[in-house]
Amino acid sequence: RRTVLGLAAASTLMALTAPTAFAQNKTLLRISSPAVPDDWHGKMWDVFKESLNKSAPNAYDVQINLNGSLFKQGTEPAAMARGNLELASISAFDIAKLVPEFSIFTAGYVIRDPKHQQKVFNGPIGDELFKMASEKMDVTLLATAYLGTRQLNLRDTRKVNTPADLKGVKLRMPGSKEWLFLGDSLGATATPLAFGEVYMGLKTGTIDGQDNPLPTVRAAKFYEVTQQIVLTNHLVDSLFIAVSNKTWNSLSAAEQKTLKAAAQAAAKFNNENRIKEEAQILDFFKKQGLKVNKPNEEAFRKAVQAAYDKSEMAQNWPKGLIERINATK
Ligand code: KDO
Repeated sequence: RRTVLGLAAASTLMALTAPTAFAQNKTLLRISSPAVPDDWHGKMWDVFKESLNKSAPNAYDVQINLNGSLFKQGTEPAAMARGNLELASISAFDIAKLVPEFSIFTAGYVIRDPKHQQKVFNGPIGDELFKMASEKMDVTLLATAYLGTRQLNLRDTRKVNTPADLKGVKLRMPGSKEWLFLGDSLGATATPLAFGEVYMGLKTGTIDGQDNPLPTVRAAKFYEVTQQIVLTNHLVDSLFIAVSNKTWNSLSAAEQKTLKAAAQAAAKFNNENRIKEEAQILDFFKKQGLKVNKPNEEAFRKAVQAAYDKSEMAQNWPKGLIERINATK
C-alpha cells in the first residue's frame, strides 16, 4: 500500500514538474509581482515576454505571476537570493533594507517628476547606486519603471489642507520602516498592511486611507471603497526591473543585451502609458463621485523634508548625493 501511494505521489510530482522538465533547453525566467493585471506595471511583463520571444525565439520560458501569487510583496529579493525567482520589479524601499544609501529615494519630494527620475537613474547616480545593489543584494537592475506619483486616498471625506489635518488618520502603508516613516511624515498615523489586503481594509474601515499613484487606485478598484483623493504629490515612485545575478551571470554578453532591451521596452511601455493616464485620470474619479482636492503642497513638502532631514535614515545618504540629485536636469 505504501508503494502504491508512493508511486501516485511520484507521478503527481512528475506531472507538476513536467512543463519545466520538457522545457529543458529554455532558460527559466520566473517573474513575481504584487501588481494587479490591469495596472501598467502588470501589463508591462507581457511586453517583456513578447520582446524576448521576438529577439530570442524559444530561448526563454517566461512565467509571469501577478497579484503576489508566487511571492508575497517585499519577499522577492530574498526569493531571488535563494534561487527561487529570476525576475521582479522591486522598489527603492525593498532595496533600502539591504542598501541603506538607497533610502534617499524613499524620501518624499526628492525626485521631481518622471523625467527627473529617468535622468537620475540612467546617469552616473544610477550607475553608482545600481552597483551597490548588485554587490549587496546580488541582483542587477535593468530598467527604471515609473510607478506613478503617490497621492492620498481616503475612505471618508474631510478637509485636508496641511499635514495637521491628517492627525489621527490611520493611513495604510506597505510594511517596512521606511514606508511607515513616509506615512508619519505626512502627518498621519501610518499602519502597515500588504497591498493585497488594502481593498478589504478600506471597505471594512480597519484603515482610514491609503496612498498610491492614481492609475493603481483605478486598477485595484480602491475608488469603489474610498471617497476622497488628496493631491499631495508626495512621492514620484520608482520600480526597478531586477534580475538575479545568478541568472544574469549565466548569460553571454549578447544574451544580457537582449534581456536588458526587453526590460527597457517593458519599462518604456509602462512609463508612457502611466504618464498619459495620470494626465487625464481625475475626470474618472470625479465621475465616480469622489471628492478631489489640492492641498497646500508646500506645507506638506516642508513638513516631509524637515522630518527626513532630522531622521536617522538621512545619516546613511552619501555626502553630497541630495545636492547631485537636485542638480540633475
Ligand atoms: C503598495 O503596496 O502600495 C505599492 O504601491 C508599493 C510598491 O512598491 C509596489 O510594491 C506596488 O504596491 C505593487 O506593485 C502593487 O501595485
